[in-house]
Amino acid sequence: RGFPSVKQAISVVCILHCAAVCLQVTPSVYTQEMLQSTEERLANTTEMHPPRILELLDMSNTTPHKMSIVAVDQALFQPYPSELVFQNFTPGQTYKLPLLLFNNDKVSRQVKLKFQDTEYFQVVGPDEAGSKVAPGISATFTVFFTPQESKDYHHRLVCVTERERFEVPVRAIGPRAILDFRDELYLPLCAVKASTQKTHLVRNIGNSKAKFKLQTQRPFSVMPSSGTLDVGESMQVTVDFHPMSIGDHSQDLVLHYHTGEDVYISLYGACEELNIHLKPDSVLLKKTYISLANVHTVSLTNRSEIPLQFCWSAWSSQEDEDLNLSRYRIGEEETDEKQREKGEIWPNTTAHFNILFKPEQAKLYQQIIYCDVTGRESRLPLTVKGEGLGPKLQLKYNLMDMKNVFIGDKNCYEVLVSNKGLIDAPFRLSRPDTAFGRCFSFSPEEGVVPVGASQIVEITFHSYILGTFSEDLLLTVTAQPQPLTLTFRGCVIGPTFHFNVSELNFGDVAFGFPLTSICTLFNTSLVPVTFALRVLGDGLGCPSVTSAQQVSELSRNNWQGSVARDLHVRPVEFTVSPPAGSVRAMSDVTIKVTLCSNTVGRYRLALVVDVEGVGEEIMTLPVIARSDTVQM
Ligand SMILES: *[C@@H]1O[C@H](CO)[C@@H](O)[C@H](O)[C@H]1NC(C)=O
Ligand SMILES: *[C@@H]1O[C@H](CO)[C@@H](O)[C@H](O)[C@H]1NC(C)=O
Ligand SMILES: *[C@@H]1O[C@H](CO)[C@@H](O)[C@H](O)[C@H]1NC(C)=O
Ligand SMILES: *[C@@H]1O[C@H](CO)[C@@H](O)[C@H](O)[C@H]1NC(C)=O
Ligand SMILES: *[C@@H]1O[C@H](CO)[C@@H](O)[C@H](O)[C@H]1NC(C)=O
Ligand SMILES: CC(=O)N[C@H]1CO[C@H](CO)[C@@H](O)[C@@H]1O
Repeated sequence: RGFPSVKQAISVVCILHCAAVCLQVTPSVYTQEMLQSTEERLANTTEMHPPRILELLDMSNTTPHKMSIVAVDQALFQPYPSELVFQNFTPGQTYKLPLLLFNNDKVSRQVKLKFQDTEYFQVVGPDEAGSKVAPGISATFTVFFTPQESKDYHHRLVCVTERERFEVPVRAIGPRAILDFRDELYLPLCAVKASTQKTHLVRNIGNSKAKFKLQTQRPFSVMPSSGTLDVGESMQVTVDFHPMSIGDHSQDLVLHYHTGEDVYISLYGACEELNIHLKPDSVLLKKTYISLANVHTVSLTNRSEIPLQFCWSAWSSQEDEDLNLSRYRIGEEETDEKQREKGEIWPNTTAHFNILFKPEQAKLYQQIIYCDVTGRESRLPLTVKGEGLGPKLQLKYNLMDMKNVFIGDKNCYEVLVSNKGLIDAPFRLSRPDTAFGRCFSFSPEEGVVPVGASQIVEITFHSYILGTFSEDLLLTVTAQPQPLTLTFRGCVIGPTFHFNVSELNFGDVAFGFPLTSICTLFNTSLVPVTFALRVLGDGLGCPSVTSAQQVSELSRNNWQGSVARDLHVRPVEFTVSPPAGSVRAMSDVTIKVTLCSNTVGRYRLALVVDVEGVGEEIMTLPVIARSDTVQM
């Protein structure tokens, strides 16, 4: 047998070492290995690994050649084989394996085997024990194995060089189960989101009962995931392929024996999309009155031979759906959209879906819903459009110009509301919450106008504030997003009135002799007027005195006081009767103004009118008089 030369061996060690670690054992490799005899296995062994160093030794005690070309983390000798494996043995018989230790150095080195013979293992060394081994040459040992039972044995040989101690493992592999899996399993072509299976009859061709586990990853799964199988027995193992994306898929199926060995089976599967479409993929529904319904049909077509599973969703992808639903779960309760019912379409049948449109509002609806169906990776979008029609009310007019209205007056207007639609129209009137808006009231405030009917609504305006206004009254119709607008505009004015004279002319008045002038205040408005009258520019002191009063005061010797009083403040010389009052709508009042003059000179004053709720000095009437005679 030609063992590889040391130099060849060293050069491949590193590569093979890595390959051995990374290499996954396939069923065929495992079977082949397990069925080999000890000699066949040795013959098949081409790999060498550097031995595990147990201890470094002080070279000054062992050799004068302390320098070496071999790196310190490598042993001076390379064992071949790296591990001694006995297998397929019969108890009671003796087997042997050679162990070669190659000197890797440039100088001769010594190597010894520290080994205590056991009941099962014995080692026989080279004849020239303890002598040096020349560079590139090996020391050859023979390991004998005499098993007592059919079971696993473990042992190790310790080699001592001039620089280190390293170990060589010895292993005896007892009976093993071997499941005759294929190295590669190809699953039938699969439609996306569907599944295909492949079933294998697996037999235990080993010499031990199999206890095993089977493991793989999505999109593959395997049944059973574990089992036991007696020698020579068979069982079915089914691999399932359930891809969610198109393209080629592959995974390992790991067969794990209870004896510790892992065997890797490659799974392959290809996934395709099916020719499935929604027909149509966009639906324009008929205009539909709220509370009524319309239906449109959509169908799902395919070219497949497999049953198709489908479900409708409001989301375009599973990720969106999961995120949205988790968010909903935190907040709101269940919504209809969450209900996911998976339906099934049998091969060669067409599924029809009814899109039911039941609008709740008079508006344009547009939505995309998605059909998640076997055979299509992405969800199929269906655009649905529809218009909800609400009740239709019409106002006889939309603008009322009230022009001038009197303050405090109640003004009533009627507006005819007609139902021009095909469903009853519940309505409600509302006014803006503004100063003038609050002056409006409605009768009735709400109601229902039946189909084809009309209703009169009375609108009352009653204001105690003056000014112009334009207010939008709103007629809200149930289910109509936009209310109808009825604009009222106008101007609230104060009451209108006038005197029947253009001035009050007393002419010449005599000192202390009261003179009365009469006029009429006409109310020309439709509301009553509450007024107050006063003479602007009249004195603010005591009332003026008549000559008759003066004479009586004089006679009572009180003249002095009277004169003293008048010197300081001008007396009140005018008396208005009535000084205040109320004139009903469309009526008049007679006003008497009396002047009792205590002053010499010309009077150019004014009678002014204050109106409650409107203002002061709304109107002025000139008052003229002349007093130049002191009549004593
Ligand atoms: C390894 O062993 C198998 C059978 O046990 C044999 O067919 C094959 O030739 C061997 N390979 C080498 C390189 O000896
Ligand atoms: C929720 O769904 C909508 C589509 O319906 C999507 O645009 C949005 O991104 C989703 N939100 C989250 C948090 O996933
Ligand atoms: C579906 O129809 C096609 C064509 O008519 C036919 O070849 C196929 O066998 C049918 N498949 C099934 C499952 O009925
Ligand atoms: C104004 O009214 C008064 C009282 O009614 C009346 O006496 C007077 O004659 C009237 N004057 C005119 C100019 O009509
Ligand atoms: C105000 O009242 C008087 C008396 O009733 C009436 O004659 C007059 O016509 C009224 N004013 C108007 C503008 O009608
Ligand atoms: C639901 C559906 O459209 N099924 C179809 C599946 O494919 C077969 C074969 O093409 C059609 O006949 C079915 O109508």
